[in-house]
Parts: sequence; C-alpha cells; structure tokens
Amino acid sequence: MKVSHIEHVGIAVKDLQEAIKYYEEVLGLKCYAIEEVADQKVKTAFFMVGQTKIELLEATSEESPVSKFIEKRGEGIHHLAFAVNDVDGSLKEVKEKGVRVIDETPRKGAEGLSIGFLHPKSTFGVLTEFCEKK
Ligand code: CMX
Repeated sequence: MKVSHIEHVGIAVKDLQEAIKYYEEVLGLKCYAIEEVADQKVKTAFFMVGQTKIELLEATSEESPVSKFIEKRGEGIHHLAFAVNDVDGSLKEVKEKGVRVIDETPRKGAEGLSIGFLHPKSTFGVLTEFCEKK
C-alpha cells in the first residue's frame, strides 16, 4: 500500500450551519460542497486547505456513528483519512498485519470516493479512513 497524503480530517459537529459559519467567517475558508451520505447517516460539509480537506460531519439520525461519538466524547476530531493508491489492497494488507478493520471491503463514501475504515482501538485511538479516487 502507498499513502500519498492526508485526504481529509473529519470533525463531528452538532450543528453543521453553525460550524460552517466559523470556518467561513472566522477562518476565511470556503465551503465548496454539502452532501448527505445516507448510508453513514451524516450530512457533510467540505473545505479545501491546500491538498487536504476538512470534512464537517453532522448526524442525521440518533443511530449515526457521529451521534454516538458526540454523546460519548463531545464535538471534535472524529477521524483522519489517508489517500491511498488501492483501498481494497490496503485494507487486506493492514488486516494481515493484525489491524482490526471496520470495513472488510471498500464502500462508497462522500464525493464518490472508495473508502474503508480501521478501528480506533487498533490504531492508537484514531478512527482511520483510507480513501481512493476511482
Ligand atoms: N475516534 C476514536 N475513538 C472512538 C471513535 C472515534 N471516532 N468512535 C468510537 N471510539 C471509541 C469509543 O470511545 C469507545 O471507546 P471506550 O470503549 O474506551 O469507551 C470505543 O471506540 C467503542 O465505541 P462505541 O461508542 O461503542 O462505538 P461503536 O463500537 O458502536 O462504533 C466505530 C465505533 C468506530 C466502530 C463506529 O463509529 C464506526 O464504524 N465508524 C466508521 C463509520 C463512521 O464513522 N462513519 C461516519 C463518517 C462517514 C464519512 O466520513 O463519510
């Protein structure tokens, strides 16, 4: 597997519109897309910072992983996403090395990327995502 860069940092927020205001009006970034990922029960907002994105995540249901996260740990950094050359191969490779994967095979995430998650209990406390532009 080859990690090329940090694709995005996912941040769990209670109120997407309020958080967007902060990123735009205080930090001067521009929200270039808002997208609902029904499968993940989240609404996302994206900002570009160099070649890395900030992905704000608001839960759309109480069963969303983001609702659970905020309930337990409060708002804040939710996951770190690495751009890789091959998500499927990378998931298999880390699993062989003893890492607990959440996704055995890639699935479709926001922006049409192919994605897969690694469990935070097996990655030093950081929910880790692999992303590949197909
Ligand atoms: N970062 C670090 N630790 C986390 C975490 C996170 N984002 N989410 C949960 N944890 C920790 C919990 O604090 C808990 O630790 P303790 O046992 O020490 O308290 C442990 O992991 C288990 O947490 P849980 O609340 O019981 O949650 P679940 O096991 O039900 O789910 C997880 C945790 C990571 C498996 C689940 O959230 C998941 O599958 N996430 C991947 C999908 C996802 O997050 N989608 C939303 C983003 C989608 C997108 O970007 O498009």
